[in-house]
Amino acid sequence: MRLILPLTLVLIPFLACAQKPAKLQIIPEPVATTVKSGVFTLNSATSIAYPTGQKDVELAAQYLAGIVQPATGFPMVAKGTTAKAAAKNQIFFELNTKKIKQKEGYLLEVGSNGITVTVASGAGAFYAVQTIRQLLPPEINAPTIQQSINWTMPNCTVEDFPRFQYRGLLLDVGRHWFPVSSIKRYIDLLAMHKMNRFHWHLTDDQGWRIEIKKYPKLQQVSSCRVQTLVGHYGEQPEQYDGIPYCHYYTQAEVKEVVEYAKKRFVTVVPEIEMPGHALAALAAYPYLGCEGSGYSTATTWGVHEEVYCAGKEDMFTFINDVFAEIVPLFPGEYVHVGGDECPKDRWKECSNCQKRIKKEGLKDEHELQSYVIKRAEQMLAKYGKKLIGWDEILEGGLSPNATVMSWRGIEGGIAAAKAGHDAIMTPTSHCYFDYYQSDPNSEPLAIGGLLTLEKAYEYEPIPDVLTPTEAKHILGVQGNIWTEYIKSPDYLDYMTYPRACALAEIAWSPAEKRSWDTFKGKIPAHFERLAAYKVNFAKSFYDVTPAFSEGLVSLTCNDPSVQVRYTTDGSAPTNVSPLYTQPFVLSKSSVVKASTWRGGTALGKTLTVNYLVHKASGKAYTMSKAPTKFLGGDTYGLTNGILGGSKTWDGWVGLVNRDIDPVIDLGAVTAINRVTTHYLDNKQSWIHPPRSIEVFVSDDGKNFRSVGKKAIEYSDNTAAEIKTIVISTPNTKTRFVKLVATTTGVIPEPFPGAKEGAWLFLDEVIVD
Ligand code: TNX
Repeated sequence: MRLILPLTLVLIPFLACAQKPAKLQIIPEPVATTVKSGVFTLNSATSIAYPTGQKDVELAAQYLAGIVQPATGFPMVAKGTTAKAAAKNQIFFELNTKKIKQKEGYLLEVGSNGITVTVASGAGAFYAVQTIRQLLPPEINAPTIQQSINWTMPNCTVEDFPRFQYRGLLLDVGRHWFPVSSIKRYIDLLAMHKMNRFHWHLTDDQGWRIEIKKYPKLQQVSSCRVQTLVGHYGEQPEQYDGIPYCHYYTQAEVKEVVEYAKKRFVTVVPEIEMPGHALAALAAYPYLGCEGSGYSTATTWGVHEEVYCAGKEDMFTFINDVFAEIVPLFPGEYVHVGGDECPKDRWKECSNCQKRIKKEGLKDEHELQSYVIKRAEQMLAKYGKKLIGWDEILEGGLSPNATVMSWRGIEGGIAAAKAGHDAIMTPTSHCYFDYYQSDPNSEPLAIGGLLTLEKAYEYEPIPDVLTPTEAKHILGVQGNIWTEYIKSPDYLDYMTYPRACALAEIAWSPAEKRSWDTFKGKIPAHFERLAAYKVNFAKSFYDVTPAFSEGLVSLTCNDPSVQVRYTTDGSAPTNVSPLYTQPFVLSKSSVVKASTWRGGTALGKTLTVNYLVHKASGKAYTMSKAPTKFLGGDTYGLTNGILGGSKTWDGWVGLVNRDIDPVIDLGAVTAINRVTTHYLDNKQSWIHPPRSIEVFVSDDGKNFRSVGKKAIEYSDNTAAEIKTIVISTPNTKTRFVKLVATTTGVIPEPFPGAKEGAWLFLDEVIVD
């Protein structure tokens, strides 16, 4: 007999579950949450009330009315009240600085009769609103009316406040400009994730993008470049699009953006780059450079040697004038002055600069750079502003009150905090969202590197070498979107989200509440919210991550509820391809393809890995110095069957100024005929060839004898190249194979980075 249940009976158990989810799925994770039974339902009669006269709380209350209106169609307006408690079916904001100690904190109490939000400031109210938004069905983010949705949220209590006061995202509009509408959306989205700083990188070599009335040529000349590089920087031959690119924001537009941000409790931190990254300004006002002529706005990326002339007084007059116009536009406490990547070549040759060095008793050009930053700080202090700069401002002595943005790693932040200065952490390794986020072979063009969502999430901003007192100087974290390769608002979304969600949780949530597993679990729900908001977020979360160890290939996905299907014959996986259940052995070199599936539908992109199987594949090895994890420093980087590519550092094992000298244990005496490896020659990126490669063998792992050596010819070539080295070892029987690639040591002149340690990159030690 077939039993047909009425639909309601089938649905009730599900609804009951929906009414009391095990956990709230909020990003960033709040300090404390309790879920109760029952729901609050938002309907056309729900009212919103704030304490009369409290402007900032009113702002947040009106913001709530504004965000629920489009999707629900409910005609909501927040009203002032002198009442002490929520009326029925009301969202009631209460200001209570005794109860809420943290300025940006809130207590949210959702009950079936109404919602009470207790706060100490408008910012707290605004963050409570963002939590309410996430408690509602994801469709609340839709721009148009959504029919037949029950606008319910679980009864619950959320107690919350941020871990860090500075929670930022940078957008570079120098390389590519974005319309005001995109800037507002960028701010909306970061505020939605409880971030509160928008770092607006307004000037660079490739364009000056803010109107300065006293210097009209900044608008006419510096905001323009004649064309833009096509493809990746470093690719030969270089190609340009031939299309002039001219954009800037008027001061009226800047005011509009700042005002817009303020209503979302976001402070805009403007950045005016100096003394480097100044080519666009020099193109308009060549007297600001040491040579005084011959400049044009950059059309390609990288670091340019043309910088402001620190020997001339003109530079200081110019920046003071610029400050005079920008300070009134940006009410926040900080002005960012860049300070990064300023080559000293021109200053070394410039008599004015050398004169200044002498006159001021400076040691060298690094101290001249500090001199510039110190004067900038004094100027800003007169305008009542504090200075922030990139970590290079530490070189040659830190300006007395400067705040440091640590980007080349965490060392700048550590040094600043130890010296009693404030710092904001934004290391390339975890905070550069212009890097690839998944296998570069299946991603749109990006600058390089690899920064997955998981890696972004792993970041802990307080370095463990700091004492608790020093750690207080770490004000927070920032994610950076550099836009060399980001030209469209859609791609901007793609690169920013969901990695900015990970950053938001790092910035906001208590350290002990952070867990990748929990965060992972919240991602599907959060994707629904972003999708309703029409964010073109990356779905790399659903891509397959490959690993190869001990000769076994494993294929995992962040979301364990999806199916991974794969092939090993190079064909595209379909919904009937073998289902991955456990690590498998590859007996010969193969192309492994894998993708994720749910209910017969493919979710992420197809992963393709060319695995090279040889006598050392999957074998562990030791090295006299292990590289960092980022540079292949796991147990198998040189034997994982994966060759290095030119797009990211993935696949490569790298060391600075050290030999790469793995000793591989083949496990048993084995006949070998040949050892092959590849090195990367990319002198632009400080990666130099080894001087020689030698292979040794041994039966006991102690006594080695050489079986072949090749010296490597050193060329002046600076285009990136991957080179193959084969060392024949005919009729050799051995258990241990040792390869020694000797480093170039220090980078010779005239290559970029001369006198610094050279990187050495190998990908695999292929034993046949
Ligand atoms: C370094 S971060 C830069 C930027 C580039 C970025 C690309 C910093 C202070 N300087 O000029 O856009 O790398 O990832």
